[in-house]
Amino acid sequence: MPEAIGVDYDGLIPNNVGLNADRRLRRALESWYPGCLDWWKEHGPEGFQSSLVYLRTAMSVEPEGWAKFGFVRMPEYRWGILLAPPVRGRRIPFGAHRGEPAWQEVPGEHRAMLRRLIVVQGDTEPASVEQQRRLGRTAPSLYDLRNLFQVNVEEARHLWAMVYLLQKYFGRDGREEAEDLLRRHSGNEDSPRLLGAFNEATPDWLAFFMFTFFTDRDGKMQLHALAQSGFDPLSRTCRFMLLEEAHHMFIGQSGVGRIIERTCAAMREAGIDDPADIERVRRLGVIDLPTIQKRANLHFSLTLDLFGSEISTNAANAFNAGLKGRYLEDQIEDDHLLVDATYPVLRLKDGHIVKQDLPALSALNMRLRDDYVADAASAVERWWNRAIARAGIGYAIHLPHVAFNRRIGEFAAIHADPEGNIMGAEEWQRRRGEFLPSAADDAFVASLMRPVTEPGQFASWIAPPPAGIDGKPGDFEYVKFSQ
Ligand code: BYC
Repeated sequence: MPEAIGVDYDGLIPNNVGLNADRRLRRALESWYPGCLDWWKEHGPEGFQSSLVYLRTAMSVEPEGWAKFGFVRMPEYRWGILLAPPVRGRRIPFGAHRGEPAWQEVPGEHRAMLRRLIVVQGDTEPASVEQQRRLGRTAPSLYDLRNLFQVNVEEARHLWAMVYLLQKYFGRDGREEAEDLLRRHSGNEDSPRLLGAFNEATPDWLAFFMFTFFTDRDGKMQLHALAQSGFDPLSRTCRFMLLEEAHHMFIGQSGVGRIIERTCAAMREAGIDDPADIERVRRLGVIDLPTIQKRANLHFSLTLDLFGSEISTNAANAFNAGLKGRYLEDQIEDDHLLVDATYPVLRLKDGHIVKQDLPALSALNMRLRDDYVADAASAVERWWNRAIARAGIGYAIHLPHVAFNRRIGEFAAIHADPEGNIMGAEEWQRRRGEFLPSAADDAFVASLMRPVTEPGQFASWIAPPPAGIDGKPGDFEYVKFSQ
């Protein structure tokens, strides 16, 4: 059935999916809503529930002017259900059903697989809010505090988006899955989030910016792959989510970029040329570049695990079924079936890392990961290394080898340094602190985390942004505490 396009803002749940005409679904969502609000208050941003925050809210699904800015108390944020406009006559773009009309209902034979993909995607969204819940107390500025909250409310909207799909299309087990999304918690021993990186701590603002740079970029790749889905409601949902995701990555790339800019400026002012002179750099109240490199090593490697194993029958099945495609599938020129195609995969053979041509269908996780690595590497150059070069400092941030520090897939069983040289467990233990943040590195970063709440002021370790949000001036009060 074609769905309504206009956004209805009158009801409890703003939507463009014709909720008013679907009483069963509206009741299901309205009965899930109080639990979600409880979850937000208990597991969302700690200590700022009654503050007024200058947030953007999605108001329309047109690419131009889709959001509106204004002061909002976070629990009153309008978490809407918004799908990108339908593409008339859309057909399944890949897999065994290629060329058939895109599904408007769940294809019965692929129901379990589709539900699993939606649940995994849905699980990551509240997980990230939980991971970031304590950061508000140490924000380096009101501008950054507002950006954190913007990311948090939008991740919660993405949770809504997946819950809508579960409740509308999966009946009773969809409703149970929706409840479980509020029951699992990041880092919880008994009931953890589904994927590894979403159970890691986000202890400080450098971790937050690294997470939004690296892990939200996995979100971008996975959402692109799901946006190709033959299940049209999933495709349309993900297409709209990608609009919001882009801003999250901007916060990450510019956040780390501003830290780098401040570090380089402080080094120049103090006449320090050697980035490895860590103690002197740290005494300036800024984060040394080698520590930033180690944090990048950590977040990059944790995020690579989110792509699953290089060789995966799950990924092959999801592609064959027409449920999850490749990055920019509709722009690739091949048969979109991959029956006889091969793809080069990095593998471990007799203690060496080698490239092997393997069936492309089973190598889809590897391919998406390759696309991710290329995307991340170019962003590192553009946003971080240019800033270092502009300051005239002889240093560059590099992404480590994909075999470095892995828990999932081909390289989980070995240890490798950031260049991909394989080493024994003993050497790894001895040299780990060269590659990954040590307790002392983390303690130093933690020592800098003191809140700055004066409008227009910034912590010593981060440069102000070149422009405000929504064209606001530098001293704009993005968060008002005393309301
Ligand atoms: N941790 O065939 P395999 C985002 C499991 S981020 C724990 O190797 P598959 C966001 C796997 O579930 C994007 N378990 O891999 C970012 C499977 O278990 P079952 C989130 C893992 O299935 C920032 C078994 O190992 N979206 O949006 O092809 C803030 C064998 O799996 C892990 C998605 O991920 C792991 N890291 O691929 C907020 C898209 N990796 O089923 C939000 C939907 C694998 O045998 N998800 N396993 O019990 C998927 O497409 C796939 O589930 C995965 C795994 C890519 C995650």
